[in-house]
Amino acid sequence: MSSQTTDRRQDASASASVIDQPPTTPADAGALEEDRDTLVKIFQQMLLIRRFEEKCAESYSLGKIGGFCHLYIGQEAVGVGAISALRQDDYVITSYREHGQALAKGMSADAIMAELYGKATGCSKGKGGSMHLFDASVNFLGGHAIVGGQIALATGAAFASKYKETDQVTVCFFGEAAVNQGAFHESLNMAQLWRLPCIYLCENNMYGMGTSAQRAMSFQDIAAKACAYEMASEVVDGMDVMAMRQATQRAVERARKESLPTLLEARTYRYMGHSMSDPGKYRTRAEIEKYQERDPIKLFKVRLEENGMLTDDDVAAMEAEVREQVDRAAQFADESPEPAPEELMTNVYANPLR
Ligand SMILES: Cc1ncc(C[n+]2csc(CCOP(=O)(O)OP(=O)(O)O)c2C)c(N)n1
Repeated sequence: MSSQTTDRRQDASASASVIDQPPTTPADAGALEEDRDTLVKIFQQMLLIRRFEEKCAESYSLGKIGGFCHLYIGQEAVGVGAISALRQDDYVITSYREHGQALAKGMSADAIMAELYGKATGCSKGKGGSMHLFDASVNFLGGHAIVGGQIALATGAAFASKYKETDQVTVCFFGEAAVNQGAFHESLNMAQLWRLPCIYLCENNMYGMGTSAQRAMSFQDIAAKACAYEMASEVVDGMDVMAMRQATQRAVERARKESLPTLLEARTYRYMGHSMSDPGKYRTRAEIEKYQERDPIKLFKVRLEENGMLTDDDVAAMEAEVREQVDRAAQFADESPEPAPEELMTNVYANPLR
């Protein structure tokens, strides 16, 4: 166990609430060392995810999207920052709040929107809906509706890469409520024991549905829990896309070069309800506004502008491009056919009922 980890555990138990104190990257975080194309792409991806999900909210209220729909708005820096640190052939697996990560991993906006609309052209032929996006061609191993279920699957994917000696890394996203599941602890134990190239990335947005982590977890310093398995861990400012990218780069290096897992805890916040049907009465508007002041897109825009990488005109052009892409996706979904009735029994393991 590293002394840094031990100290954090002691600090955490001394304070009433560690989650009230999100780590914040200092305002003078310094010059951006990446090339402009990389930085602009990162900014554009966050913008695409935000506008895509705003369109989802609109389409949901128009009745075009059925079932559940969990939006990622506010958490864009986590998915985009982490995935930007990966190779294209690395794996990503996640929960039901996955539209943003799917877009960042390279899935087509058209196929995602059509899936949300339940259309035959969707990535899961319209049978999965919002919670079950999947695209093997970009190594996106899916959104999963069972809280914590994907953590065991990620461990298996990392085991497969190690067994096949492919040097691929798996990143597993999950919410803080999933940390209370047995699958989380069993997976971390095995991953460290077998030295698996897996990054367990907890998006601590402080609420599991309407229950705050303070009411559901006896000890809320999630990164510190890695010490139980002697696993490397880090707390990251989940509103800072570059902090997310750099922490993931460190974890990727550990995974690829030393075949070791890492637990990352991204302190973040979701602006919307748990799902589209959540009126959000368990928190105040003031709390939401406090986090909106550190909006990941706004923060990064200012940083890019201060470093001479972006002008208002660039942003306006990007906004127009992204809105057009989202509108096209919605039109594609609208105009796509419904799945044929015969599709009901394809790609299922059970025999049809007689
Ligand atoms: C095993 C299981 N238990 C309960 C649920 C119901 N449920 C759906 S989402 C959720 C909260 C999960 O919160 P968190 O893991 O923090 O993720 P977030 O929604 O904040 O992204 C619960 C309890 C479920 N889907 N699966």
